[in-house]
Amino acid sequence: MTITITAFERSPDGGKGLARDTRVRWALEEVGQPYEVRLVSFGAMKEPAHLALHPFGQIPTYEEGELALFETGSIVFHIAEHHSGLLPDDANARARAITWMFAALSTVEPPILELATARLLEGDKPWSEERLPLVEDRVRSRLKQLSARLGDADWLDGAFSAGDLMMVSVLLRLRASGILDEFPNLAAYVARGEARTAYKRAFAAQLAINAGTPPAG
Ligand code: GTB
Repeated sequence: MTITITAFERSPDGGKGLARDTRVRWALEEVGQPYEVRLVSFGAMKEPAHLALHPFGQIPTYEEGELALFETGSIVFHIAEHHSGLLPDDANARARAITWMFAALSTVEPPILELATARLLEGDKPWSEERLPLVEDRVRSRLKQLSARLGDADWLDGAFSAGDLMMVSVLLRLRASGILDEFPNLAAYVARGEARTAYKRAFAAQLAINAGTPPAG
């Protein structure tokens, strides 16, 4: 059955791979599933046809036969559940990998999103200069905990899993801030994720759209 996802017609990041369709593309590449992409404009995202797929008028969405999903976490989980390569077979290891997916989305990502908001949307407010260091420190305190847990391991819990895919994707959003580099093991962890063939293919595919060049291979 054909899998179709949605992505920005033109991503505001110009192809840095930060929009969330990259996470879904990466998961599909990891499990070797071909997919099609329907590009949507900001206007089209708020039209009834797209709202029927995504109640909040966002990307990405995922369609496969009768099934339509939104929310990256749910989409990546669905892909990981239905194809081998992203979740361990052992039941306890599988539950732990799923736990890391939730941790990425609900514990690590919120302060990172708060920082993005503080910088991009609130940077011109009179109180911004005072608030920004507080927001940055909330990010640092989460990264310190994550860094301590990762230690010198390659991945969060044994072999690479959907938990790592989600955590690396979340951390990538921090790169421009320089904060990631304060934690060398996390910077190396992210680099390991980016070095995976599946990530490179996903990144190239979204870049091709946003830079207007066809992906290699
Ligand atoms: N919780 C949802 C999920 O995980 O799927 C959040 C989806 C979401 O935030 N989608 C964003 C969107 O559609 C795109 S990814 N926004 C349009 C809108 O809300 O109208 C977030 C994103 C956007 C841009 C950058 N960037 O330019 O760097 C990075 C991330």
